[in-house]
Amino acid sequence: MPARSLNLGILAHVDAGKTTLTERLLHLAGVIDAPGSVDAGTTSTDTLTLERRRGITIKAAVVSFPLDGTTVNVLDTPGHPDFIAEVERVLGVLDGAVLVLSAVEGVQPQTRILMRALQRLAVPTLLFLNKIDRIGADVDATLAAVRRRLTPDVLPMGRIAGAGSRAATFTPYRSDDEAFRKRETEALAEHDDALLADYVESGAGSRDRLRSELAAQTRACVLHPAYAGSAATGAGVADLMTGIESLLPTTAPEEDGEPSGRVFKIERGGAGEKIAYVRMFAGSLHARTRLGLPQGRVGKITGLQLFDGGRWVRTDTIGGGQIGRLTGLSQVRVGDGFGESLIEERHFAPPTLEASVDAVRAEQGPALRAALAELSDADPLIAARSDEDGRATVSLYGRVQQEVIAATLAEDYGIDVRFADARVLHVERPRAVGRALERLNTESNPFHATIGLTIAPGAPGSGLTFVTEAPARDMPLYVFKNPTAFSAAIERHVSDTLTAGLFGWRVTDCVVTLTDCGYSVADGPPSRRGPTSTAYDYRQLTPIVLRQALRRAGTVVCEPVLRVMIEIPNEATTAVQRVVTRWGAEVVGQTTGADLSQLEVRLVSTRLHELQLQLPDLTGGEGVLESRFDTFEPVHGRPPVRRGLRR
Ligand SMILES: Nc1nc2c(ncn2[C@@H]2O[C@H](COP(=O)(O)OP(=O)(O)OP(=O)(O)O)[C@@H](O)[C@H]2O)c(=O)[nH]1
Ligand SMILES: [Mg+2]
Repeated sequence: MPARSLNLGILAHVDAGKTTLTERLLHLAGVIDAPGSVDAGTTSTDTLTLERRRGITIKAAVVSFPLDGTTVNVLDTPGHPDFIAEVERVLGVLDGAVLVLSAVEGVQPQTRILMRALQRLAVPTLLFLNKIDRIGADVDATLAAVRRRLTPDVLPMGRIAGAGSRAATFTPYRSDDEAFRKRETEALAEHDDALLADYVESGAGSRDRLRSELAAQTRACVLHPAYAGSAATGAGVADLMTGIESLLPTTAPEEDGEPSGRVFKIERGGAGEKIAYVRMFAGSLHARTRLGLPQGRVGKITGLQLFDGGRWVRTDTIGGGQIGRLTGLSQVRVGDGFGESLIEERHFAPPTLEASVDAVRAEQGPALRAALAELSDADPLIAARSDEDGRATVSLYGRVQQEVIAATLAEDYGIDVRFADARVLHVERPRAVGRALERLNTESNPFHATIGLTIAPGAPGSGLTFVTEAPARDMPLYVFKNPTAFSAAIERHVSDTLTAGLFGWRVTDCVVTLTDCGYSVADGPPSRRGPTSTAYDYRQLTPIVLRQALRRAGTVVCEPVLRVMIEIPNEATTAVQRVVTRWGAEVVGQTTGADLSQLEVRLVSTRLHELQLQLPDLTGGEGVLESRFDTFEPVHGRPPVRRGLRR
């Protein structure tokens, strides 16, 4: 009987101690003899040379330990916002999470962004207030900030002694501690009317009832038990482990039904072969299973591995709930889903910058493009592509990611590169509905196929929606196995075409409908109906028809707008407000406290840097800001044309 699983994410702002905590958990569970150190480059999850050199996590990594009959797979994630895409891919495969905070720095910008995403997805989450051994650690202040800025639904699980020294300890509250029992009852009664009624009548609930209710509410994601300690000294980590064991949900292995799962990470093996990390939701996979991936790609599994006792071992099958590694899927891309979980959801903003990449030695241009294509498989959001001059271009979140890509190209591929012309990425949305149709055997159509498409504006944030209206009888089913495969092929050509709209930017938030299709078959000799339609004809014709439809629809170029939260001394509010409104920003919220005010504004992303530069002067160095992507909005004035677009 395979073990139950718990797929546990460790998430936090950069440097809060996720990787160090992961080491502690592995050590405590007996998987490693001594906890490794980030600073010495000896941890189990920061294994890339670059991660070790820089002391930061760049890629999400999985390790595992057994815990009382459950296989706990720990997904250690990067905290730096440039690598948010790594967190994104992991979020959808979690059963539970530990959100780590530094008790010195408190609630940080990324802490809020991550907590919001965890709540949106209803991932049961424990808090761990780390670094209580460091000077300046203040658990009460951090808890107050958590209540104010993250969620009021937290329950501190123990007390700290000696904060700020190596000897700092965490002692869990005992269940016969009356004061704790009262606080626990009150916290639980917030979401449980029966408990509230009993509490009003007869005081705190019984220990057993509270324990099971605490687990239930944690699993329902309405209450967050908060632990504290030090990943450096190990204080509090055993109590966190108890919380993981008793409060988070586990999944029973489930092998029945249609296999469904998601690939959340891709690595390359010694011979350059792809190793796909998959989380199964239902059904099971075996060696030689043929797996249908998005866009009609398929692969045949040649090998499977699972964690057993903290180590990867070969296995014959992986099933629902489990995380495994698959080999043999040469066409797999990160984010691929299969079965029920085909569609990947977006939880964070896409990259908002792009830059050109040139090989320092010009003759390495082709090698550079091949290397970038390989990096794109494991990180599709960098969307490596060539502009019209053949110059390589990538999408980016920021500088650190750019440096990491440069270092990876230099070290793993031997290509030194220069980045140039970093600029803000815009998108285009269709302005109206556009239609186009090319029929077989007409003068304007050199291909042996009929394609009719319409493109219409979709809801903001909806991306591309593809609809097939054309009847199956008009599809060339002697080329494509079935109507679904044909639709998938057309959708792929549509999606490829929409990477550049009328101004060169990606076209998004649109509904594309395949209204007509048709084929011809040879019936000769002599042929009366012309040569047979092939996949080539559809691949060539789709972009032509779609561009024509898009020209008729017209497009609106949109730029990224950020939501910026600015915390400033009260007396600076007017000055800051004056500056941002001059830039056309909209103030969407304002709260005023005893000394500090919070302003929430919507600001075009090109102004963020300026605001960061001016804020210290405007606020006597007291102002802090955090920003996140909000929406794309139409640019004012002349729409910018993307560099490298031949017009
Ligand atoms: N004093 C002290 N230092 C800690 C503690 N936990 C982590 N550190 C240190 O903080 C730094 C960052 O720790 P990491 O474990 O790499 O933090 P992380 O959250 O994994 O960082 P990223 O993955 O880069 O976001 C390292 O220098 C650690 O040694 C702690 O509890 N106390
Ligand atoms: Mg880390």
